[in-house]
Amino acid sequence: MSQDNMQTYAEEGFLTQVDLFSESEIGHFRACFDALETREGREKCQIGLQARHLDEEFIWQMATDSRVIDVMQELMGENIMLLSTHFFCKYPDPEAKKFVAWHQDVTYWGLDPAEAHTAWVAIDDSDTENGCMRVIPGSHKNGIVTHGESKEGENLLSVNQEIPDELVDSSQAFDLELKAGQLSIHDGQLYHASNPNTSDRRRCGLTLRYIAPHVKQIELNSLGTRYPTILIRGEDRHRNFPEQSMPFAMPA
Ligand SMILES: O=C(O)CCC(=O)C(=O)O
Repeated sequence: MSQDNMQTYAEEGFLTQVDLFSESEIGHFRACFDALETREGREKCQIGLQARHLDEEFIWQMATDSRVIDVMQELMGENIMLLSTHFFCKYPDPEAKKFVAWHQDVTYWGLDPAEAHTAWVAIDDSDTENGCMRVIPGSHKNGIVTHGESKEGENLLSVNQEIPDELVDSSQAFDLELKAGQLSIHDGQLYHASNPNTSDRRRCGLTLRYIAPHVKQIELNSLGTRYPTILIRGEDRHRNFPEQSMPFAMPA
């Protein structure tokens, strides 16, 4: 990764269109997701597939792919823990109801310090029409803001959280359009959201959540759980989380 990318991440709070998985690699992962979708059903796949890297090897393979971790290392340093994984899958929605409200990830994760980084892997092409992720560049520098509850439609977030409208200048929103296999990366304090999927195509993304070992979980997250955090690169001298063994071997 170039110095420019590191500077962009520090300044803007995100990187986008990072080429990562080849067409055939992402085609394989998409087929694995399609099979999981058939087993679990669409309702659950929207936001109900959390931490499934613990039992689905293809998710583990993406989360621990050395190319992904190399990019994360440039941004976060040499010691990296996998906090969780989570699919956000939006199906064609002619009534344009399901959306993700403006939020900051770390608000409801119970972390101290409130630091985390997400790689969002495009399983399908993700664009404005099918409701790609949107960000407010530089908003990670605002600090954590108090979230309220969304009053509109069907917010897919866990506790219907939303940054109040008056705090978001949506004229500054930038759409993170990605081809399948590319990823974007965002800081856990960046304001981000996504609009409904008004296309006739699915829009599936896999979020890979990473923290550095100095971060603790001091409260339960919004799902009422503790994260099954796993060291995937470097050393953990802090031991803030119970040791968790790897569910599968690291990919070669
Ligand atoms: O995929 C989306 O539309 C939203 C993703 C998101 O909110 C997140 O990565 O925290």
